[in-house]
Amino acid sequence: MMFVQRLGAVAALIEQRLEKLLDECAPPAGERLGAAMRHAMLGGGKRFRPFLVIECARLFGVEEPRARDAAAAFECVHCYSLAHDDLPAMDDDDVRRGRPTVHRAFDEWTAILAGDALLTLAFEIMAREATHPDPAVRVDLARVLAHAAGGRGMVLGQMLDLEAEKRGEPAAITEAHVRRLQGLKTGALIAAACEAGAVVGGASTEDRAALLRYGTDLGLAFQIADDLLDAEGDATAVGKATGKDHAAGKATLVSLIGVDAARTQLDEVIEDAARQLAPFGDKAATLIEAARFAANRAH
Ligand code: GRG
Repeated sequence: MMFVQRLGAVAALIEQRLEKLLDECAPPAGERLGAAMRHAMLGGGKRFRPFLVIECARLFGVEEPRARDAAAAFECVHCYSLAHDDLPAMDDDDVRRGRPTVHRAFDEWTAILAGDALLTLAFEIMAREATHPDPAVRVDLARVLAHAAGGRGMVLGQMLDLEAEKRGEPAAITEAHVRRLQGLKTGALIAAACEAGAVVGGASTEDRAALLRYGTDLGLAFQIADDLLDAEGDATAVGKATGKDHAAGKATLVSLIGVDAARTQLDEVIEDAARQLAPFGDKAATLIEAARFAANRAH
């Protein structure tokens, strides 16, 4: 199956599974919190991080049902981060996935609490026996996710981003600073999704490290592509406002080195990502395509 079909198939599977998990673990849709959690999670999104968990686990012969809950937990963290990032105190966005953001559809305090509940739901899912029969694997998965999402991962990346934008710190932003910030804000969760696939698959230390390196390259490619979309994309196709980074004078790789150099870096990163997958041979063809997709995506 080609990559785009695989991504679509995984997205449909994850949508169904998220509905089930929300029904089992979240407040009912008739309650305001339950409705806001479902608004944040359901009916949109590429489900790229769950796809990575499932595809990386498949390298080790793991079928989808064994990887789908760990994959869903990653999507919970991703959706919480989007709901909070969209808040007026952070990036202040009205549209996400072509629909009103959670605080626009509800209100700010509901969006904060829905995000909190989705973050905690992720770890409830990781702890459930249905996620993996081996408790040591469940603990490993929870640690990988927590580390990537927390104060040495995505939250730190978001902090550095907002410090730069809202406090003007550091005064002179270098390419190295932008790379670190973006690696944490966007890259950490993407890389951890690949690592989690290796954990579910019972990978060797070497294979796990190779997938983490692949995920790190992929995260970087994803963020450079996002910067290019912001600089050049059409808001309707992207599903959110574009040109925001530029209008805010935000330092991105594109603003620091220009569109052409960013495209060249993107090509190099994709080649590097593909190199990390060499040990897996033909089995990794879909993941190589995934890296090309992340680089060339239109939304
Ligand atoms: C609030 C702690 C906290 C962190 C927020 C993820 C994030 C950190 C901010 C989002 C800002 C942003 C647009 C980053 C660029 C890359 C990115 C994560 C894009 C959105 O992810 P996609 O393209 O979205 O996978 P879908 O809608 O397909 O799930």
